[in-house]
Amino acid sequence: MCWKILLLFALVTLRCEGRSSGQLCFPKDFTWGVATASYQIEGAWNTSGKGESIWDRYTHSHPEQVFDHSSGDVADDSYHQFRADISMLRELGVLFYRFSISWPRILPEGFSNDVNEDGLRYYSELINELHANSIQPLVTMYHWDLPQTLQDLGGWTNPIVADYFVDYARVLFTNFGPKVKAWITFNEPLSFCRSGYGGNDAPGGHSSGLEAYMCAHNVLRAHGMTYRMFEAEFKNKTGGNVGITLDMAWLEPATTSEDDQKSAEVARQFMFGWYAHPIYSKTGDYPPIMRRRIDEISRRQHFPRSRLPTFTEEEVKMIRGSSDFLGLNHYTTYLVAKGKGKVAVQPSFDNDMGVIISQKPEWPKSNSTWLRVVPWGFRKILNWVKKTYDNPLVVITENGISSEPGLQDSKRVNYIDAYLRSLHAAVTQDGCNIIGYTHWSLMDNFEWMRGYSERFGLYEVDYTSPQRTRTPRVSAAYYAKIVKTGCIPSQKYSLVFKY
Ligand code: PNW
Repeated sequence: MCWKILLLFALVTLRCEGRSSGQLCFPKDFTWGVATASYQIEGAWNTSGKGESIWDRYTHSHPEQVFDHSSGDVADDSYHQFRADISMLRELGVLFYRFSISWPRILPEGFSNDVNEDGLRYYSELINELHANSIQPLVTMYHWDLPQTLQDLGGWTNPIVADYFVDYARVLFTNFGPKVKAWITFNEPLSFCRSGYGGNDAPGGHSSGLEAYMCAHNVLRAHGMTYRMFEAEFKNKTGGNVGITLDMAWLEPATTSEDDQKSAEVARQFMFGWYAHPIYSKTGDYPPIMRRRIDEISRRQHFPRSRLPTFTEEEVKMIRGSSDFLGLNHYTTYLVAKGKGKVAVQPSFDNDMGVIISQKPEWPKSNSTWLRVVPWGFRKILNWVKKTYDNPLVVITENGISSEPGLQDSKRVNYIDAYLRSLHAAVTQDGCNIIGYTHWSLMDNFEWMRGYSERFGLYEVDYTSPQRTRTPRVSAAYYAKIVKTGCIPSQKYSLVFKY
């Protein structure tokens, strides 16, 4: 039975060979893919008519903010090397490829009055090549590279940017709609609103208590408007599905105390509910606990109104139910304890949330400070989503780990093994409605503020070679085996790579 896949991608061929008893196998219609994102791999930052993005501006004007002072100017040069990427996808045998489209490559000034033909040509060729190899495109419309021109107008804090996003989306649906059956509007608004407007990511805003909420508000509006526009103008003509991708670490209470349990749920509502509640809950709108806390703290800080904006009734209706599937990115788990309860003078998201977040030092490390290996957290977040939002249709759109340098990436092999066991339990024992898994990432790439110092690739990229030569790691063969069989290789196989 493959109606679920049919739902997402229309027609696919199922490849499930070599199943043997005793192995953990996923349902036959479960689909496998890998992911990348435009700024992290494409390079060609100012050629062929591409406009400047906020990440171009930020890395050029603040190289000191990036760990190794690098940028995505060349990155993996996928703008020129995408055929090599497709060979790798073929080697892996994946059924779909999740990549993102660079808004300023399509619309150099951000606006739809000036469309860059070379940008359209690039993505058309990529999509055509994917189809020629029976690989379905899963396209992210926004993976953080906003046109700088729109940032100059305030970026996501300006409500008009939602309208410009809809214009951009219309250009994409018009040009690629017939060949793309699954769209993701936004990748991880929690990350780019919180870290872009209240942290260290581009564009470098430091106002998590105000601008991050405005960003989220306009992103949710843009998402809802795009979904409704797709329904009205394209769905009948081209078919296809539109979803959103949210990043959801698991948030575990630090202790069994009632305070910590409550705080963990508050944190889940602040971090996931912020975006998921307006789209997936029956009531729509922001989670009531966010509304209560931010309204109250704003009042105590003598703001004339809440720093959390308010949707109109029409907006609530527009946004509620505006997703055909939920893309879920999951990497790690955090512990949550009750905060001190003090109202800060300087408004901030963290103070509004009012919890203390940590990780257990004994949890195995990756090569990134924030990412520890906690496979059971994966099953927990999936069950929380099932329970909280009435078991929505989920695609895992990212999961992966930064590994030690070199090709013998036992950390990655073990991570995949452990996290897939957890996912398998969620799918086969808990009845979570999950139809696919996407590994982050196909290959090493520009890891934002960490530059090229953290490697998430199944394929290693040699940044000293002009072609950015790609070489498979051990994990690439391991993942290919999983994709081919639909099963997690037996323990014996993975023991070779234990920590
Ligand atoms: C994702 N966390 O970001 C992004 O979508 C990718 O572009 C990125 O390369 C990848 O993860 C690896 O970092 C995340 O703190 C950043 O839980 C941080 C978290 C999760 C996802």
